[in-house]
Amino acid sequence: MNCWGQPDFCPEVDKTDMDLDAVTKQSVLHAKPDGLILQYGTAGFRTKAEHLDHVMFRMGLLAVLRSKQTKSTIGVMVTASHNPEEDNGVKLVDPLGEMLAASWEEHATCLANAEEQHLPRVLVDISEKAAVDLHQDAFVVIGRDTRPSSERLSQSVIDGVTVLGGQFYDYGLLTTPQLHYMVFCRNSNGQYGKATVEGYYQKLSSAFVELTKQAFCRGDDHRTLKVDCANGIGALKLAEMKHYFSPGLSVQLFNDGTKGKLNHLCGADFVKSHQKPPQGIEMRANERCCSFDGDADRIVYYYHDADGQFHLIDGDKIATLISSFLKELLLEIGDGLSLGVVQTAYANGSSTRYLEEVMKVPVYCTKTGVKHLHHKAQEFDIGVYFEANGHGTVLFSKAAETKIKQLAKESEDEKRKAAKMLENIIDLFNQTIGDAISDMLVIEAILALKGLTVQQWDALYTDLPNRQLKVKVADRQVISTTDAERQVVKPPGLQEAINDLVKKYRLSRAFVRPSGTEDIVRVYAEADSQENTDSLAYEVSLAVFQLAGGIGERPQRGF
Ligand code: 16G
Ligand code: MG
Repeated sequence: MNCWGQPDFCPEVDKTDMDLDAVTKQSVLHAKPDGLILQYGTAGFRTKAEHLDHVMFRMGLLAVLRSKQTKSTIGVMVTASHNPEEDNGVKLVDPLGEMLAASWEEHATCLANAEEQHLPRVLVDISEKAAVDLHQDAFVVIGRDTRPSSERLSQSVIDGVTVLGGQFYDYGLLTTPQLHYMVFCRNSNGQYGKATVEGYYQKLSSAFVELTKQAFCRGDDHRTLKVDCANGIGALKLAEMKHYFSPGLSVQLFNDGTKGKLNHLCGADFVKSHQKPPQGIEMRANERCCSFDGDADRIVYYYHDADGQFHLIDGDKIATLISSFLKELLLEIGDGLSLGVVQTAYANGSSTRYLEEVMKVPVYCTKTGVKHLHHKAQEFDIGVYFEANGHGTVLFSKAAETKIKQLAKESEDEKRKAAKMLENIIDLFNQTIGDAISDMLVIEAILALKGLTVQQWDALYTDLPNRQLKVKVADRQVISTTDAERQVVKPPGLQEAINDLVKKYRLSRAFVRPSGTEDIVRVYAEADSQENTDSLAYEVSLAVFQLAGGIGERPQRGF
């Protein structure tokens, strides 16, 4: 039975603790379009902005319940990240700044899809199932990106929070990682940092200045970085923050939202998926550039070489740079802290091989989606996680942090120096979620300290040619996978077909998975040459089309 088809009475919960009449009255002003069903997926709810008013109101309600249950501040972020400007979305942020717990994703889906007349019942049902203490106070913090629809939609969240008697603080425009940071600060009594935008700037920039002191004191060069801000929130926040950076680094902002459209022909997602530079940025040969996505939780780097060839430095190479630097520091302090790298099946095979065989770092693969990587990374003293698309950060366990801080105070010189650097790196990484600003500062610090050019960084290893394709099928859920999405379990015969195709090529690999954000199946292939990769990707797409109920046009060779 679905969650809004429960019996009509709920004797356990005293309904007077929630003003359900007021909820019903307010909800009419945020009515759900008939027949619309949405799913709380890896990226929260995401669709056309005009279909989201009721979802926002209801997520305000849900945030109050989650806050009461956890006795903590909960965050609500209004954004659709790299999606087109017309879309929007919403995500809840849990007490430690992490993604909403899986069981509450289900509650979110039930609540968002309940028909008007069932709304009170679903609220009561969730309160019961999750043992919410309705007498508890609730506090919700809200942030939003720069989309034209975001202000109105965050007002609907506020309506939901207030009608259930929750208190709120509206931060207004924030990057997604900044909202995660605020939530964690508030729930750690300020220990993680000050829960203000100013506090965020100060925490990150003082760690950056401290970490890079040595490099910039050498006075070797004044470093400039060009940043494509996807015409999004990253531009506003970087513009406010850049005067905090040490004089050694200047950032030049492009696609700052004054002219272009959000995510249109620019931003990290565009650059990664088209493997070409964004529009609106002036690139000279060998200049270091990077792109944020629309809510600034993703970053990729790139440059043009002297022959005009474009080189993308994606999340895999970012993870490699960072973990090799961390490994050096860990060897220096010699304290046996474990280091692990977490990737997804999309990680380029060359990166995995380099990490395992050259750097001798253990590498793990999880399902796509930040929360899966985050969870795995928590198993190490120091867990580096990055998706190839540029989502990622580094997590330090409490024990590792304590040890490092102690060494920074007590050990002899060389060890102390390394421990102090690690201490700054802990502060510089946003430990709640991947953060383009924080990742950018860590990368810039490492390049400056190691005296590395962008070309030298890129040359760590050579990416295998790779190709991603989409296939339309009648129902993408007919495909189920295992082994971190690298093997198909259903429909029968598909994995065998993929295995046979992969065998035809050298250094080859391919997998398929249903997308969590679009109504399609994604195909990934890599092999020794671009031509072979493209053939393999095409052949696998065809196998999906034939064996998993393809609809519309058959996949074509040559795309
Ligand atoms: C979401 C995920 C991202 C993942 C992407 C995959 C978060 C915050 N975001 O954007 O990590 O790479 O979905 O999309 O978890 P797909 O399922 O359509 O391939
Ligand atoms: Mg994003």
